[in-house]
Amino acid sequence: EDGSRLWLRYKPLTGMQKEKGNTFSSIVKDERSATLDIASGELSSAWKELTGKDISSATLQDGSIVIGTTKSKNIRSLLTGKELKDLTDDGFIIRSVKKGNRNYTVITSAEERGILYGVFHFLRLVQTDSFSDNLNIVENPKYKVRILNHWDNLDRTIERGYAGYSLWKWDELPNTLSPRYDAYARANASIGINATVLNNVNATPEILTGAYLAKVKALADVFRPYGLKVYLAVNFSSPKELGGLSDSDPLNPAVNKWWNNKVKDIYKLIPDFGGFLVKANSEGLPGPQDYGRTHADGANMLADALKPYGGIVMWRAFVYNPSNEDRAKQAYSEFTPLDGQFRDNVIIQIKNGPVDFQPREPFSPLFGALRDTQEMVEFQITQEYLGFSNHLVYLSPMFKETLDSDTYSDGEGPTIAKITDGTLRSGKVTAISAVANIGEDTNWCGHHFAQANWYAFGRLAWNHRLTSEQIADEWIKMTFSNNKDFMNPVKDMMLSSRETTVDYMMPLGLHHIFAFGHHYGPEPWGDVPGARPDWMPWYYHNADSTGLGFDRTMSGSNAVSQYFPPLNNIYNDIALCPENLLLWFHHVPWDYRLKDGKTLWDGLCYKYDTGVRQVRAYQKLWDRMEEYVDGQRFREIQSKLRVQARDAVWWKDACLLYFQTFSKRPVPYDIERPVHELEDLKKIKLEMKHHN
Ligand code: BDP
Repeated sequence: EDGSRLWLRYKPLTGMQKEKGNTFSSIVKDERSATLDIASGELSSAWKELTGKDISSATLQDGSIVIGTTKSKNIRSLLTGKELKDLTDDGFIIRSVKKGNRNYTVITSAEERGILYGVFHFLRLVQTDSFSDNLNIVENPKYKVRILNHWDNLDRTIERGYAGYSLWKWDELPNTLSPRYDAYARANASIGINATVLNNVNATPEILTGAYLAKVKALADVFRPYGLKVYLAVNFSSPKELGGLSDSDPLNPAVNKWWNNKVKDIYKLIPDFGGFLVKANSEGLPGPQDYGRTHADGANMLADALKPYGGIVMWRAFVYNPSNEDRAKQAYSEFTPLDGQFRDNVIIQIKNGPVDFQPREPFSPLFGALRDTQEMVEFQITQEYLGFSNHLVYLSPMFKETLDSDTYSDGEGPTIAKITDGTLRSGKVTAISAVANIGEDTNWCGHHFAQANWYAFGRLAWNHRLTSEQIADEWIKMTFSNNKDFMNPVKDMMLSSRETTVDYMMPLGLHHIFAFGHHYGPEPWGDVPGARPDWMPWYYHNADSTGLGFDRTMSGSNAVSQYFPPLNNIYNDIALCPENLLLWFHHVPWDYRLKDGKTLWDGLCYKYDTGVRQVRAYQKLWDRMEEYVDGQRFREIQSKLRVQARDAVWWKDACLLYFQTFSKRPVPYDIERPVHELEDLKKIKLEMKHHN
């Protein structure tokens, strides 16, 4: 197996499961549409593989699976109107219904795509040993828009992409349609993802030319029956660059007109187009501030153009400039004064942390602080700062850490999940996004285990109450095996992997000490002459003879003040600050005593060592799994783990040897000694594309 089938492998059922599977007899629908055809096609082909049985006949009989919208006659005859009222948006019902002496399984939704979600959910139950003939399930998604952000360029390279070139073959489009477009849309439908931004946030105006829009339309047409809506990232200067206008000032009527016309053209081609994602006045990209206007002016102009068609603007809050203000504070400083000024079809897209997708950050203080503005989280599935597609890192615990964070915006309780999913703040739009890790590689994500992160994002976007363990459980059973002797150890490995990576990369709140540009290996010593200080590791770690860490307390940058009480006080007080964020908020003396009594220096050494030992344990664990996994995937994962183990040692040695030049203290004698020379590590130059 090469991993191309993802979690949709439909391995033959055995024993009791197979018997149960055989009680299903046919698939019945009384409506016609491309989406329903996909739903019934998926069911019948899955059933063939699962049980060997053909259930494609459409006769209503004992054991039928009846699918349809809430308007379908069949559905109406099997469920009452009251039961159907529980459904919202793309939600679905799966229910076992007895009528006379016949048993049916009903799968219904108000929306066609909801039926697809219901079918995939049902198949998930079958694949994970959790189905029966007594099902009673109502599921409604927590977010309306569950969206992937592709950072794909038009030349098919992918910014921070580690799974090959882009799936979108722009040069062949619109005429040639790769079969992977369908496969991609199907995989997303299987986990409830209903939206996708096709191109990089560092957008070129070219995407809005007629030629490219025709290509975008071709993709949108493929994705539509799978319930997947297309969005585009746009460059704020497009009116000037593409339309030949003298500027792109959002208050210039000619600019408004240009956007209105462009949007009209897009909707002519793609009537269900989703809207725009915008990175503006960020990392050198153009934006409304170029004309003395605000983010609100810029976002509202686009929102007004999209409004008549129901489109939305996802305006990013990832902004920072090389200034004297702590980078971690800047998005909050720029956006909070604009609260309440955005149109109701604008949503502010905020990275989970205040800096940039680090292995661990506190949550962005913008969550909760914007009270009259819709907010959404942006996660990063692609592992820009987590070992690319080489390291096994299961990201669900990291996503959950953010979503479950209590912002205390109104006393105890307003978690980021509750703020963004509409539970606590009413808004028209609710959304959640993540930067995709998908590319042209046969196994889609570069690392077989990286598929789990795509999967987990979809599942959490649907229901953020699921635990990381439940999600891992489902994924392992479907992707590999439901044998307990495989399941349990592999699940433990996945669940601990994020913390392990934090340990060997950046424990105790360290952040951004990556090599300049590619963000793969360690470079705490990094210093590129003339480069922006806020792109240099020393800006973040502040190592000196007294200690380590960024002082963001009231006597430092005062970033703590951006959090609601009691968090501001907790983060400000070195004794109360959670230890996993210690060096994020404090410059800590080398001899400071951690909670377990170790000094900071010793504690740091043990953390790095723990990280390394854990990866070694993963290697051993995986080798024991050989009998449960096909040869190809076993070997590929084995060799990735080898790379991860080497990298973990590299991280440990680089960071400890470098920080030791400041701490002047010995590495505790009971841990593994460094095997590298610091000077050799400094010479490592990876052949990788250099961005910031
Ligand atoms: C950073 C990446 C950079 C992106 C930027 C962004 O290093 O490539 O363009 O974020 O999110 O993480 O805009």
